[in-house]
Amino acid sequence: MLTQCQTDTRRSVSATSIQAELSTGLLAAEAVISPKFLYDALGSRLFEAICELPEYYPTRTEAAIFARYGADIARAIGPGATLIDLGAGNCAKAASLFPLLHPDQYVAIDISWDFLQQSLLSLRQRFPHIEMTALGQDFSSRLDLPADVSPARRLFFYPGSSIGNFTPDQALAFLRRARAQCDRDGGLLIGVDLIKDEQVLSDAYDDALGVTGAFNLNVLRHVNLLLGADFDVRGWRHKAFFNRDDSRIEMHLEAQRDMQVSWPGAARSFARGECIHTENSYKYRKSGVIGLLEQAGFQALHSWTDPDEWFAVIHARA
Ligand code: AVI
Repeated sequence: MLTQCQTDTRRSVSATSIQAELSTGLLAAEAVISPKFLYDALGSRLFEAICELPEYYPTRTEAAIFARYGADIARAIGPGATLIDLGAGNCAKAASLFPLLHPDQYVAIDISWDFLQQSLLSLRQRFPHIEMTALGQDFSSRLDLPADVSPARRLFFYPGSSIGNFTPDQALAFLRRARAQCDRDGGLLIGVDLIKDEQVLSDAYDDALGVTGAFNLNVLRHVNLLLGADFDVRGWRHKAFFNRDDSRIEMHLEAQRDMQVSWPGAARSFARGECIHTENSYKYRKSGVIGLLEQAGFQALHSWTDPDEWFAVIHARA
């Protein structure tokens, strides 16, 4: 049993399953690297920098919704929840809600383990009365909560439109898994990016400073480390565009010359211009997300948006 203020440190991502997943993706006809590998310690820091960019509107638009409607949102949820932060990163978004939501327990889950550890260290000092648990988990395929995470009043917190990094089918499966982990008194607080002007969308993923490019290219360094591959980062270029048919931003890395990449047990040639698909970021209509949440078994939905309707925050009961 965890004592008050104690931080538990559990990680459950196995190296061999990660290597198998990466190798399969790189050998596919259209090479793919899952976006979860964008987040090593440097990738998480680059993502923090992205959130500061003028072009990247989602973070500040969501923050403005919380600033304007925080009291309403807190009223809809009520105090004393177990706040389960999915993809917690630097834990800043959840921490900014502590004074509003007054959670009893905080469970931070992230695949980027070292970064999460660092983030929780300072948070424990700032909020010593909140019981905190850190889990290094890839929750994209399964969601395992330890027995000592209270089953009562679980509030899953999934901000920043990270749901957009799943395909709609994966998103539905993920939401169903979260719903299955809630008792009747539980729920979900989610942030979702909405469809808008295409130039606004593509600029947000191809900024003038090239920070998003560095974030995308950094995945190759991470893959070199995880898989023992020999990607030459300088041989690749960041590419991002809005795919209107699928309502998603796509990020790719494009080979700048013919090259061969090797890793233990396999190798692949890339022709100049060939791409590795590294991320999708789906943009929804509000009605589409609400339909998805209802299909997953959530109900009594409340939503809040900014005046331009660029972003939505939704609370759903289990
Ligand atoms: C974490 N996720 C919601 C971000 C997004 O907007 O899809 C990741 C990102 N990729 C490039 N910029 C930001």
